[in-house]
Amino acid sequence: MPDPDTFDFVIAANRLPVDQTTDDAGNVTFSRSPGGLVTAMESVMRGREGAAWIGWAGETGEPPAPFEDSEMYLVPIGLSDDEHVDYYEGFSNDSIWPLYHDVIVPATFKRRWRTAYERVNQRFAQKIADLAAPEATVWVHDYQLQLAPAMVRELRPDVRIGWFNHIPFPPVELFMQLPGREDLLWGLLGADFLGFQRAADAENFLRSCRRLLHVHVRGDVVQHGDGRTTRAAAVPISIDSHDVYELAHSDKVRERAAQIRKDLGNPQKLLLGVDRLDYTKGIRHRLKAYGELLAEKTLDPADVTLVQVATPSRERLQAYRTLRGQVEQTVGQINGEYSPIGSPAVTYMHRSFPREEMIALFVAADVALVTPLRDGMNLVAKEYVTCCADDGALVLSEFTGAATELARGSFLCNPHDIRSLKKTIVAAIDAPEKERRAQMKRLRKVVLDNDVQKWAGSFLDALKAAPERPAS
Ligand code: ADQ
Repeated sequence: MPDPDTFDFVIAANRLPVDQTTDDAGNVTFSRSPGGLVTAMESVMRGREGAAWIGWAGETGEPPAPFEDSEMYLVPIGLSDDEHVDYYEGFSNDSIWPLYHDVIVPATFKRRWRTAYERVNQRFAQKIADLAAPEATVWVHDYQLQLAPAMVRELRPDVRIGWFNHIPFPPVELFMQLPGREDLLWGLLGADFLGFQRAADAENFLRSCRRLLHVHVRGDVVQHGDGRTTRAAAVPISIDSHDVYELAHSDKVRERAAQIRKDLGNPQKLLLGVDRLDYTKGIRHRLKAYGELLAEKTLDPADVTLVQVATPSRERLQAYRTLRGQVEQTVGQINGEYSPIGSPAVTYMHRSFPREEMIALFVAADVALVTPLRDGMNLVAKEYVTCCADDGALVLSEFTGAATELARGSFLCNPHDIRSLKKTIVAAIDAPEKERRAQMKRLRKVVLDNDVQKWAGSFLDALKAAPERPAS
């Protein structure tokens, strides 16, 4: 790939798609970074000409030089140890993250964190301004970079700026708690187009602008005093569904899926949960419901088993360490009380897996439990319906973005209500095969018709056309 000085298409996200690790001997290796943003954007970016991805490479200190990986030109941004603590772990993940996810755990606010957040956003903005070709398209991602759009606008008024929020945008009554809330809204209003997972998120944002900035909002467009405009609308993210479907139907993955079932003692029903180990994902509620179903003998551990994959996440934050302890204790309790010899009631795995292994798990599972307390979208729901057997079943929380598209055809539940959760799990297990097949057919069609390329195309069309709606 050539190494031009500037790029027509620049994306900026907190993380690069690969993480750098340096061992004690100084050897540098790169591995894929976890999470939904990378899963989605990697397939959009790969092989795109004249494009650069700006982000943190996963180690503090001096950033490595720009490099190429998987046909992508990657430009690392440096973070000091303090900035990692204050900007990333602090303001991004201990203030904004809980606040934007309905304060499932309390948000913490520290002035030092906000200063670092501003400083790092300015660093991203400067790098974007340096790398963007004249009139380039700039696509900023997610909650860690909400000030960057206005900063880029200041430095480079010629470029087109879009921002996409991978997580929910909260109701104004919650958003108002955030220190510096007006600055944050002005930061976002530096963009021409703001994409959200759900229409409700875009509406929450527009309501916050009206209420806190007193700006004029017409339909889904914010009118700035200076004649500029920003449009905010829903563009629900998706997965590379055709690729995933093909992989799921390959002999290798099918064989692996059969082997997984065999290793689990060929259960009549294999239930599956796959999540980052995050309090938003509802893992504790899910385990509680499952444990009670075993205790009441509604489910028999000789017939039913649960595989829970919990990817390590944000392990330096106390709330995440506490959650890990609680989840592991509950798994131990359930297994101690209910597992027959040689086949655990819960198989718990706290590590990352290669893509093919994840897909084999989706193929193997009879029922997926996607029960977050709040989730921007949840790609696991879309991955499961793309991969699973034709008679699979999806238990889906109403509090995911995915529920907007996948409500019809899934077993919807309110995960805060353990009784509702238990009833829905049992309904999914017991549903007649014909019903499950019809539902899965519908769900799969939705995800195959709306893949990640279509999402990226819709976002970029909306960005180009803003403040108008794109044709079609
Ligand atoms: P996340 O909160 O990270 O994403 P999600 O959408 O479920 O959540 O995506 C997780 C991705 O990681 C999936 O592709 C999944 O298969 C993969 N994964 C999970 N565990 C894994 C493991 N152990 N090994 C390997 N891969 C694993 C954020 C928002 C979401 C939003 C996405 C995309 O919180 O709401 O859907 O961004 O916008």
